[in-house]
Amino acid sequence: MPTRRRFFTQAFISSLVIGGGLSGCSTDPGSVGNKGRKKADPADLPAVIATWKTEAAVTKAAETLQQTGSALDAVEAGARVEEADPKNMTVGYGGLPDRDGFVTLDACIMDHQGRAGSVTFLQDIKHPVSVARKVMETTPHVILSGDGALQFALENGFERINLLTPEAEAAWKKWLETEQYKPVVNIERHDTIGLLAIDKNGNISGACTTSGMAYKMHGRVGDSPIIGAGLFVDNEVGGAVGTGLGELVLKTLGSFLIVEFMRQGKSPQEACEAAIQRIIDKYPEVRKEEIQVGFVAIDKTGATGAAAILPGFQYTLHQRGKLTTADNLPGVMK
Ligand code: SD4
Repeated sequence: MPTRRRFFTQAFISSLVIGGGLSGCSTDPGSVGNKGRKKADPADLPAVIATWKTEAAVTKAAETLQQTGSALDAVEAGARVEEADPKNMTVGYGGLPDRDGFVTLDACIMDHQGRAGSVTFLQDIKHPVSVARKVMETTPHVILSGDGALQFALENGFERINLLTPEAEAAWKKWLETEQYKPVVNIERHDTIGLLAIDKNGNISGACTTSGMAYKMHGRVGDSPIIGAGLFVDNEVGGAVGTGLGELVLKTLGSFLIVEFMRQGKSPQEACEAAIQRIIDKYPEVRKEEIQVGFVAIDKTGATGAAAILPGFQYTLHQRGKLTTADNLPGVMK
C-alpha cells in the first residue's frame, strides 16, 4: 500500500505531467511537431517497430494495440515476449550472466504523456519491463536500481525466480575458460529488444529490455534502462530505441539525439543515420573494432527509420496490417 506521503508525491508529479500543458499530449496525428514534415497518412497508424528479428514480440504488441488501443500496453506486452523466451540470451529469463555468473537486467518504458520508469541491475525477476512500468505509474521516481528495485518488485507481487538457465550457465562456464571480454557483433540476430508503438491517434510509447552485455562487470548498467540513451519518446515528435554497445549509446545519448534530430526536421531514417554518424565521429576507434550499435525510430506520422554502425542490423515492423522484417541493413560506416 502506498503511504500517504508517497501518494501525495506521486499525485503532485502526475499533476505536473498531465496538467502542465505538455505539448506532447496531442492526440491529433495531423498535428506533427517537427518542422516541414508530411501530414500523417492515417493508414500508417497504428504501427509497431522493434529492434532485431523479433516477430513474435512485435506480433504480440500489434495484437495488444488492436485489442486495447494502448501503445503503452503494446510495448510492454511485446517486451514481455522476449523477456520470457529462454532462447533469447540477451533478454530476461535465459539471458547470459555477468562475469560472476549473475543475470542482471535493465529495462525502461516511456509513454505519450512523457512519463518514464526504469529498473537497472535487477536480479531474479522475469519481467523487468513490467516493474519499470510500476515504477512509472506508482512512484515519484524514474529509476530504481539493484536491491531496491528487487524489493519494490517483490512488494508489488512479482515472483522471485532463478533467471540463469542451464544453457546460459554452460555458456558462461565456457567463457570462464578464456575470460576474454569482447562484445559480439549482431549476436544471433536476436538481441536486446527496443519497441516503439504508435496508436491510431498518434500517441507513442516505447520500451527497452535487456540482460546487457554478456559477461559484463558485476554492477554494470548499460544504455537500455536510461531514458534518453536506450529509449526516448517525445509525443510531439516521435521516439527512438537503441541496441548494441551501450557505452557508446550512453556517451552520445543516442535516442534523445534522434528525437531532437527529428524535431529539427530530419526524417526518422536521416535521424538514425545522423546519430550513428555522431558515434563514428566522436569515437573513431569504432572504425578499427567490430563494434555494433543500431537504432530504430518512428515519428508522429508513423514514418520509420533504422540505422547501424555495421552491416547486419535488423528490425521488425508491423504497419498497415503487415509484419515485415528488414534484414541485413547496410550499416553507416563505410
Ligand atoms: C547494453 N545495449 O547493455 C545493451 C546490449 C544490447 O544488443 O543492446 N545488446 O549495452
